[in-house]
Amino acid sequence: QISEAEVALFSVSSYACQRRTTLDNHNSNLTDALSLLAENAELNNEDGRGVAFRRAAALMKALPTQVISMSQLRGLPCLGEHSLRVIKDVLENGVSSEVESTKQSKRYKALKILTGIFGVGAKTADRWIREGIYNLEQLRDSGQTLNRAQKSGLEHYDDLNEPVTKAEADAIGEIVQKAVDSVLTGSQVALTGGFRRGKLTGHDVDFLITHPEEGKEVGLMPKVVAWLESQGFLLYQKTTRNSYLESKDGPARPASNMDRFERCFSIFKLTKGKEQESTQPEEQNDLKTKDVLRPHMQADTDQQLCELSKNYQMEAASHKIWRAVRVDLVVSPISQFAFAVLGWTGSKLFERELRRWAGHEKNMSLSSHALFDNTQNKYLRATSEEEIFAYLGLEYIPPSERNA
Ligand code: TTP
Ligand code: MN
Ligand code: MN
Ligand code: MN
Repeated sequence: QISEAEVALFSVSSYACQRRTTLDNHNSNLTDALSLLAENAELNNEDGRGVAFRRAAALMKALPTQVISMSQLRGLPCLGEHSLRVIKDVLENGVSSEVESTKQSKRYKALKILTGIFGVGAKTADRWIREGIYNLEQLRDSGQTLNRAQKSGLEHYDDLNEPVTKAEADAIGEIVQKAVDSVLTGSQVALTGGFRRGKLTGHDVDFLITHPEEGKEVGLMPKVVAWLESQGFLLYQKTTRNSYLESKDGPARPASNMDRFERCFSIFKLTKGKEQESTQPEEQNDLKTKDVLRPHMQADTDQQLCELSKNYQMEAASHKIWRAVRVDLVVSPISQFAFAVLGWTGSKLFERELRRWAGHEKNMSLSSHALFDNTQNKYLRATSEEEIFAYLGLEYIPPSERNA
């Protein structure tokens, strides 16, 4: 037993952007619980609750050692009554009863399955649940009209719910680099998102594309997408044009957290094994399902034929030589590149906290496009992330320490 006087007390800043949060998490038992409740709140469109749990989870991620007693948490910011109750439950009982009952609930399970479909958000999932749809089979049987994204998402459901590895991200990075080189020499590609923060896996791969000569990047995305499509690399794509210049609410204050860059949500067709070995012959792409049907598979009866067909499908799936991977492409003019890199590196909570810090503590507006100083009434130019942190009066936090 440890006496209260012996337990280490922590001193932690209240904004996540003031803290160094690595992937080395000493309190995953607590952050898993809080993150699940955050996710559940978000899935139920309770954004305020979601943010409160995210902030609490982020604070626990930043602690340098494992928490063993509630008394260690005295004086810490970001921990509301509800979060403290959950933490206490985990510390005393090993699990949180609220987390356990949430995980077991029919609604949470259905929300997870349905929003696991690319193109399906919390609102759509909620509507389907109210119509009695709780899983993919019921969705397929329901005859619901799906949009193009959702059809693609359903088709590639298993692949898209399988974490993307760093090796796969790098393989896709090479393809994207080849694409931009082919359509505009001198273009640059930067890996952003979770992989830039050092994560080993992700739910997608995020790239930011620019050109050192301002203006050269205009119209780049459609050309890149056309090249990728012509080479058979895209299973799905939806390109949104840049709406930054025509926005009325001022560039640093977009209507939502969504930025206005020209961007492309896509699903890549990635040849398996490519990420480790690039010497494989291109013919691999043309491997037909018949090639994986074993010669001993011969059907005499209908039942055997049915079995055979099932085996055939399983064989085909296990021998599939490509997989679907979600990829986000964004094009930024070089003048906004530092802001775009900062905005697209994440984590989402780190970004949210940066903007909150800028507004509340510095009277500035930060977006993925620009930083506006409301006191001086002017934009602050930057060519590096370091400069932006300096304008904000924050110590520079490298990407690997933005895992809040
Ligand atoms: P994500 O790809 O959603 O998240 P991630 O890369 O951190 O994690 P994962 O491994 O699950 O993919 O978003 C990456 C960053 O992009 C995130 O910090 C927020 C930012 N972003 C925008 O700036 N605008 C947008 O419209 C979206 C969707 C994300
Ligand atoms: Mn450590
Ligand atoms: Mn990502
Ligand atoms: Mn993304």
